[in-house]
Amino acid sequence: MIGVTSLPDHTLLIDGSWRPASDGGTRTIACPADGSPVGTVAEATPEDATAAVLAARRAFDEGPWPLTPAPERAALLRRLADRLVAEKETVARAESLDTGKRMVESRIDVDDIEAVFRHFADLASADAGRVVDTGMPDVSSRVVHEPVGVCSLITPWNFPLLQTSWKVAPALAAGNTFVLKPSELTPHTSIWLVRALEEEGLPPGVANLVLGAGSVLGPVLTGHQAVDLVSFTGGVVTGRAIMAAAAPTVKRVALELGGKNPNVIFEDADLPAAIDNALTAVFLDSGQVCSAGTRLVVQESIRDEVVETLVARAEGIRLGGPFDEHAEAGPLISEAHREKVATYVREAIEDGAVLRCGGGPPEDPELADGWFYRPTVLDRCTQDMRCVHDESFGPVLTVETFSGTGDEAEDAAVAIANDTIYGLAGAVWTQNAGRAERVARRLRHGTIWINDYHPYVPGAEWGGYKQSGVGRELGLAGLAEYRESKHIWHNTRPAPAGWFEVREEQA
Ligand code: TXE
Repeated sequence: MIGVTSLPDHTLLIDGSWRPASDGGTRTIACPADGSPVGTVAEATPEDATAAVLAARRAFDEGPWPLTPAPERAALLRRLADRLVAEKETVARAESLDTGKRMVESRIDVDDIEAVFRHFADLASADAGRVVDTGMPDVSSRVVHEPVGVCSLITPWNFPLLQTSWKVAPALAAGNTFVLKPSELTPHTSIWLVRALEEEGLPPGVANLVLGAGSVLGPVLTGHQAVDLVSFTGGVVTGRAIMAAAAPTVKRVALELGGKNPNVIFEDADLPAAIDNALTAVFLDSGQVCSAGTRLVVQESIRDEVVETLVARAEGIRLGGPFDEHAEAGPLISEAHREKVATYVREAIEDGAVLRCGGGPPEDPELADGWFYRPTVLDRCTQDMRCVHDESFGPVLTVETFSGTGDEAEDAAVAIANDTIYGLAGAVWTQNAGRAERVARRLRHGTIWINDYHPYVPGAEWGGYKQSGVGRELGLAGLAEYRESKHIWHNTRPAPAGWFEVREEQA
């Protein structure tokens, strides 16, 4: 059982009060590593979601938060970061129980989350708008930043609190109010977060939490007139539906919708480093990472060496649950997701891909109750196969090759790497610095690593090209997505405009 934190009995937070779902509904959360129950939480209704939206609206229109001085908002975010340090084990454990991921990964996530809150605290207190020179002594002109309003923040299950922090921290830093809906599969760290914010002094109604299915609560959160902004991280199909739902009321929409990320290895790469990173690129968190390097695009001349080594190492990856210190990778999030991954692999083989390793659950009886899937390598893939275009979101690597030398090789690699509807991330491996820069600039993906994979820093951009997203939705670069910019023109000597003639009888 949970042992996570002494959670409130009722786990919806609406207008500053913890309450059950209006119809009394609940959902039991199970750990994906062994199916054991983690906790039971309220399952909100559309009426609960409406109440949460209206509470956030009131808190924005009438409450103190949007007008709270930026240094005070920043101070609250810093206190939250301090709590993450103090309660790191509790939060990491909650995350691991909900997701099944290894504690070591959850602890890293908590460190990242702390950095996100500190980063946005710094941004909140730093930026004060700008003055524009009018060239007129009696007139001043300036641009000020104001919060957008009520934000619906909808997050997925793969990095539950990290992705939530990428939305909550900038939303609060900019002075917005919000309704948070985490994935129905992984609610516990979001409960921890809003409770911690409440205890740190966030005014009632600023942070609201609803838990439950996106298909049920989504229409309210993405369509309600009182919502100004929707920030969503999840699948592209859901993202398209959210964009459509937000259109009639012209909401600001920020979307991060995953990727089909190419990891390009040239024959002049540092191969030991490239191969080792190729494993991490795709098998970290069992491939349930939006920026996972799921497409290996390797030069034909080194294909055998690269693929043989990768397969041998993938076969050796040890699977296990959150508290297994020897485990190197955890389970998939759910039975349905494992079935999706299995179908993807089956179809790839039907389409002509060659299964080199993995392709099913492990045989270890100790793992039989979890949703584990073995690290899988699909060789001989080509651009006409579904597997190189669709996200498996599992531990599955497809291998494609390119040939030629010099510019020809670069053209061929870039053509394959860019042939996707997605554009989130990618990498290029070469010891030729000129080639690295040229290819990095030509790849149509929002983040490119050169001779590396996966690291990011708060302060850098994070967002997708093409159908991977809209906006720098993770807000890592700044607060732009969560603020409106207002131009204020101040004429200190008002005078008639003199545009139209004043006739005698009107004077
Ligand atoms: O995602 P959904 P799912 C991809 C990955 C995965 C696929 C489906 O390929 O296999 O998406 O996963 C909420 N209105 N990614 O079904 O549906 C839902 O409750 C509003 C990539 O889990 O996108 C949850 O909170 N919200 C990804 C969130 O959306 C709705 C991370 C994500 O769920 C909704 C996860 C609706 N109509 C999956 N329907 C990434 N970019 O990192 C669902 N939701």
